[in-house]
Amino acid sequence: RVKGKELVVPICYGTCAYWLGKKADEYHSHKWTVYLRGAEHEDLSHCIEKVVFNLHPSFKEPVRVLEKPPYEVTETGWGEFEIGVTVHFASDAGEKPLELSAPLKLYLEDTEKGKAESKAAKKPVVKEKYEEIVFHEPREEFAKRIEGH
Ligand code: SLL
Repeated sequence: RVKGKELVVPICYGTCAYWLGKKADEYHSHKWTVYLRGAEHEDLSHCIEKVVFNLHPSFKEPVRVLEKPPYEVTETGWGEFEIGVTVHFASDAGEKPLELSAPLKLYLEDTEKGKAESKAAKKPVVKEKYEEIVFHEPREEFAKRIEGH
């Protein structure tokens, strides 16, 4: 490990949802995507082995494993819930998986008024977080590879 070194990898993750319109059925009223990517669209495949998205148990096969980019899942549904996002790093990093959580937002505000407004706006509802993954004293080979990309 490289003494005194910090390796910083900026990421963005979150959800983007839109209403499917009046004709959509009540259990599939919205289409949404949960994603994780490099903050400046950097390729994270050198750093990440896989990303596991844990959906609500009401979904078929709620555990979704993405082994290469884009790390994202698109679904249709009716309700908001907390999506677990587990980032597994490349094995040579020697790092534990990182547990993140992305709250799926379908509506701008969780009131009847807010719901009506979100539908009327005809704009996707985006809930994105920015995070810096910091590797303290990273392994040399891993750090070199990440910095090379
Ligand atoms: C709620 N805590 O009660 C939330 C749960 C679950 C949403 C929301 C399933 C869609 C499908 C779906 O949208 N679940 O069955 O394909 O509001």
